[in-house]
Amino acid sequence: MTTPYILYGSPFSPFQRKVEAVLALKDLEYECEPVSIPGPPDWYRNINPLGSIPTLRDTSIASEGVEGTICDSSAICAYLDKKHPAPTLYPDDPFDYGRALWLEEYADTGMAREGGMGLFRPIIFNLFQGKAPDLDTARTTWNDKLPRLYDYLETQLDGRDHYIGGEISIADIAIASQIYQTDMLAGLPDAAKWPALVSHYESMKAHAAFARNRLACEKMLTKLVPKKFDLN
Ligand SMILES: N[C@@H](CCC(=O)N[C@@H](CS)C(=O)NCC(=O)O)C(=O)O
Repeated sequence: MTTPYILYGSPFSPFQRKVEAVLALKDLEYECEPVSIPGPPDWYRNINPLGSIPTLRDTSIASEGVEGTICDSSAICAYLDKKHPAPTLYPDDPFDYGRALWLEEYADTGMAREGGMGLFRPIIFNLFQGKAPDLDTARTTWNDKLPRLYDYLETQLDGRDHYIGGEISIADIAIASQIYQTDMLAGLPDAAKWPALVSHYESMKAHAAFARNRLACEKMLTKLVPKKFDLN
């Protein structure tokens, strides 16, 4: 029998991590098909003209070509939630719904720009190319850019277990997916400065929904980064 969903991308993508967590929370079977960036192959550009990862294929709609595919993690997660509403990851209350989408966007744009482009890539992309990791750029991001993003999130949690309401939502998933990106290489943010953020992140990281992606990343990192970097 064909797997219902195929996810094109890489476990190292925080956006793929977000989608994998949503698939897991909804208990949906999926296969991962690797696509490298930058410069994905032509067949991938045909299904995702932006060349970004991830893209989801719903094999119940089509098992090849552009048909049956949805690009962009936010579109994919919203699609999966509409198609498989239990458990829903988007709050019912209109204001909470709007806030959840905002925090998802905060993670996908603000946190990804700093943690992904300013820390993960300067280290990992250099290592992939056999070069020394760019620790100067990573240190600037870690010490000067990420703290203000964390300050805002600490106020948003206000000591609660979830960013919105009492249940896990797309906001919790998107934020934890981005913090994992820097945790892989540099460890946790300072719990003395951001206690609620770190406690929320640690419980999300331990959640079964992140297990498959975490194992895949750990496996890929074993040789490349045997020890985390001290960026303080
Ligand atoms: N808004 C997109 C962002 C996806 C994105 O930027 N993915 C990165 C990888 S983590 C990418 O594909 N970048 C393309 C490149 O660097 O060429 C989403 O949520 O899926």
